[in-house]
Amino acid sequence: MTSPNDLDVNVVAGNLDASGLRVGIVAARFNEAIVERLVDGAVAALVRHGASASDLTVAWVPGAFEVPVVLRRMAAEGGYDALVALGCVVRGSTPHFDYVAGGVATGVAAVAGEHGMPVAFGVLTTDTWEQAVERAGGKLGNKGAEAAISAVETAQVLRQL
Ligand code: INI
Repeated sequence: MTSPNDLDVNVVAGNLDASGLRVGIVAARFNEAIVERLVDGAVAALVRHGASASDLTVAWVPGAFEVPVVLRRMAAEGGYDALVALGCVVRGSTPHFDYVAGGVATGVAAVAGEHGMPVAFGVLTTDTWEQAVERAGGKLGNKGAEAAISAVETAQVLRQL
């Protein structure tokens, strides 16, 4: 049988080189102790992959629900190669979680679709505070850093198309 590896397909794969990339980060202050770690992780990862600190912008908003409107403005300005949404929504015991988590996820996807640019989703949606800690530099890594690097890789794919 012919392996797909033997076929002469065009492959586009993004590298993780962030040098020269202008990245906008929108961070929600709600659950700030967690989100600060996500922001630190994202900035450190971008710089580690070659980005200049002066090419990075961090905008703070009150809560995750407000993240998409600022992403949309950044996308419309056109001065960014990639955007990153950071926040932390902890379930608690009210239906508010579903509205906030659903709203930010839908909003982030809408901005990416409207503007055809990478908008990485680094908003933690967890049942407990402990689960958030684990994902903000704890034993499950730093989802802010992972989101930032996903944005870089996607921006590089778009550059190559
Ligand atoms: N915002 C968050 O970022 N995380 C949460 O866990 C959260 N909870 O649980 O309510 C939250 N609520 C605030 C919301 O994002 C808006 O700021 C608020 O509703 C005003 O629009």
